[in-house]
Amino acid sequence: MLKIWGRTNSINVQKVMWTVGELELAHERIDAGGAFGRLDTDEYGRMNPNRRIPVLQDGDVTIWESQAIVRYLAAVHGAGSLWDEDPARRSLADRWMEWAVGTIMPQLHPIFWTLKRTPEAERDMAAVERAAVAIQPLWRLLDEHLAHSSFVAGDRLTMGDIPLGCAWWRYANLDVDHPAVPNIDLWYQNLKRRDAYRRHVMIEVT
Ligand SMILES: N[C@@H](CCC(=O)N[C@@H](CS)C(=O)NCC(=O)O)C(=O)O
Repeated sequence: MLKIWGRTNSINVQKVMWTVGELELAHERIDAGGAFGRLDTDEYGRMNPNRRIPVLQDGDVTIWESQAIVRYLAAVHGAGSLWDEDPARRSLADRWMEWAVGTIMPQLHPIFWTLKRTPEAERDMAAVERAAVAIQPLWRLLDEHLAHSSFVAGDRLTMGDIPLGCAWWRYANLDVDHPAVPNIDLWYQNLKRRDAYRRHVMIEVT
């Protein structure tokens, strides 16, 4: 059975759990990271020398880095659904996965960490404001893309939606100004209809 290491309220663990849920894979999840600790043990260091969550164990295969895990699970179990066998079409999903971590997350991270995980007296609200302004044109760019398809890589959910769907849930629930993004709103309505998204991503993050 698949083993996933990581606490449920980590965005990177959520990507993996949503994937596992979409593909209806039997699995065991072990709490690790945050208040659960475990990352500094020798056992954990042998699985992930980078000592971060998530980690996936699939028999003899051990994988760290959330997006590598999502791609592995999609490739092994998701042909024709999360995984497109055509390399050119799959590259569309790939680029939005990369865009989520390389372009959206550097802006979302300071907003989320400041408002959710930093004591009020220590918050750098000017940095939050800067990131909240900088992220708006990025979401508009995704919104324009979603004017042409229901999901980021076509008209069905693929792995390309996973990192962005996790990021959007966090962003939508943060107390900052949000841009008008009607196509993202429609996409989000579609995501919210999915059991695995509701179960693994739409959880209150404190
Ligand atoms: N690029 C890595 C980032 C992993 C990462 O930074 N995970 C965070 C949680 S989101 C972590 O392990 N934090 C330490 C902790 O939870 O104790 C990935 O995508 O897996």
